[in-house]
Amino acid sequence: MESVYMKRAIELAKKGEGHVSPNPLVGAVIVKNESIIGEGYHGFYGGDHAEINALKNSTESVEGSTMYVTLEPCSHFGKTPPCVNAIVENNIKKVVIGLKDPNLLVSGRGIQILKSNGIEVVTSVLEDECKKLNEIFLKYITTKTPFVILKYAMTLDGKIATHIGDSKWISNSLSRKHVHEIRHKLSSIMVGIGTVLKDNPSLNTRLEDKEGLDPIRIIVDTKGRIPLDSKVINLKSSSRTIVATTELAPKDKLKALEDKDVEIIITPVKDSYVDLIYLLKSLGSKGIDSILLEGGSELSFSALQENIVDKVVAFISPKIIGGSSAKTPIGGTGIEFMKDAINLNNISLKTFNEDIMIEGYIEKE
Ligand code: AOF
Ligand code: ZN
Repeated sequence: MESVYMKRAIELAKKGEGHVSPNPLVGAVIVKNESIIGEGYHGFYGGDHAEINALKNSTESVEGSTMYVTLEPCSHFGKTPPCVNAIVENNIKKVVIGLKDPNLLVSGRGIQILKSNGIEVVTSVLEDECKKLNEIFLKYITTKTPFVILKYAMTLDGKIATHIGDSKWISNSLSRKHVHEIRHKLSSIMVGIGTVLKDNPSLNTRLEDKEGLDPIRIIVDTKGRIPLDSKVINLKSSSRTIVATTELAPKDKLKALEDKDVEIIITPVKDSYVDLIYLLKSLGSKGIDSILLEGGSELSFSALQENIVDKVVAFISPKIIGGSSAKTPIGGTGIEFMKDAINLNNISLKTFNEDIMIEGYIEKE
């Protein structure tokens, strides 16, 4: 039964997706006499933690009950008082935890306090699922740099556009809807200037059934070539646009962008481009915990080469278009020898009608 209640807690945690960044997704379930008497989740950044919401929502006295929670309860005074205090004060008998909190403010202290108050603690229940639930939080809290997902859609013959550059659409509408779900979950979306010049995308979230939060838009534009009338700059949105550039951009262009409320990040020039590692650190220091990298192929290769990508989400559509000069998802100079190929692990497959989606994690040394 332990895993059944933890599964429910994970399900609840997901309700906070897109609203809690850069804090974790957390769900909690309170069980007494083999039935659920309270449920809660972390619903928005700065709001009550999952454990507190589960206590508040309980339909009967929680004394002597068991709490199932996806992440170790906190022991620090942050935006809210420590959850371990509330658990102790409410006479909860047992706490079942999915994952120990890597946050140095907590990291084992929550468990220790519960135990020293005579509460039985069980850890690592559905730990892998709880890690996956919080893959963004785990990377961000330990490195202070964002979790990066590289996403692309290609034809069966490995192209992202025809030889004359037409790309609408490669993946089907169901796959594209899934991409909007990913955009909603992540705090930012990044593209290279080539994509802005070619497609003039909006880079916002469009979901029919729920209000999608727009991610922060980041344009990597080494020489400041972005047109002042591009959609990413002029669009009405709940979030801001950042242009990452270098000293190679004209000063008056940067001033004009700032006048349009665009935030500018200037990085050193690295191999004639924006220094991506510097950029990632700078974005992390601004509280950006995740990036969806949506192309183009040049920026995608640079990102892989600089080893800033954590996860790849690739859609393959059963269409064939040919053309030796038609672009492929990853451009740049490429790798010379197969032994140096970038490997993915923990691969999973999903289908969206006739499209196949492959997800995997970049193998890090
Ligand atoms: C959450 N939601 O349900 C739990 C969290 O900034 P604060 O004060 O809200 O504290 C955030 C930290 O609290 C977070 O990094 C994690 O270590 C711990 N637990 N956080 O946002 C929750 N249970
Ligand atoms: Zn807490």
